[in-house]
Amino acid sequence: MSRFDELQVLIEHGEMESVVAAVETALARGIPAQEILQDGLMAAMEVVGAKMGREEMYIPEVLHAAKAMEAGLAVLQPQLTTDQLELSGTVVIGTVKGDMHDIGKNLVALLLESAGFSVIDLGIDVDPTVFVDAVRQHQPDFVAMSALLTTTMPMMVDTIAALTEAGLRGDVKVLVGGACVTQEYATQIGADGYGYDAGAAIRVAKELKA
Ligand code: B1M
Repeated sequence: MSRFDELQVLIEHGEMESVVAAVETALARGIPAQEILQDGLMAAMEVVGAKMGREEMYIPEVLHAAKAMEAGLAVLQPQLTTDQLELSGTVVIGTVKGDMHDIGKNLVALLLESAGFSVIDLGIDVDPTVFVDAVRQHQPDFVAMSALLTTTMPMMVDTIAALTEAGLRGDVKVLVGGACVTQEYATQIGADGYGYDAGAAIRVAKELKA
């Protein structure tokens, strides 16, 4: 029994307005935003993922749950970000080609911004050539790639290869992450950094920038 049981059920059921109200109530009670995020919103998506895996939830329901989670995240956003910071560097971020999952990527982008990075978000289903063009245009310090599917992880390899072919690989650090990505995989494909979660991604980016 967790104090976020009710919130988790609301997310599972895709009750967007009630999720917003529950997150506002939790904040008003003084529960830290990070705790609501971790033990409420993200824990709920873990349950949704497990149910999806067991075919107890299907795509339309999962989408509703995802939208409810994002509505809760929007309420937390001002508490997760700070506005005082010096610019720590520039990051081009996207979910790799073939992959439509963006909640984790959005969270990483949000926390990077809150840590003082300037973030150029290319969205989902990002072709390697689009990453390359963005690097040419914005000259970022980092290219950050998210993949949630085992079938789309190889797109990280293709994107790194495209950066190398374009002669840009030496100009940027490559950060990777996403539910199926591991440190071992990141090392194997020649990424510079791996984040198990959004917090770790920000720590790694800061270390690599230092
Ligand atoms: Co999808 N899906 N999905 N899905 N989905 C998973 C990933 C899955 C594990 C569910 C399951 O079967 N148990 C499974 C993948 C299995 C696998 O490949 N091993 C899966 C599948 C199979 C699919 C489809 C193929 C289903 C189908 O059509 N039959 C399909 C694929 C569509 C496509 O992309 N081409 C599909 C579709 C969808 C929806 C569209 C319905 C929806 C996405 C909505 C959206 O993103 N706007 C969806 C969802 C919501 C999920 C689950 C349930 C939740 C993902 C999520 O948002 N989690 C997911 C199950 C799960 O992950 N437990 C699942 C919350 C989010 C905060 O966490 O994204 O992991 P996450 O991000 C974390 C870390 O991974 C990390 O930090 C974040 C926060 O700390 N992180 C990074 C992420 N990116 C990072 C980048 C970094 C560093 C860290 O550095 C750059």
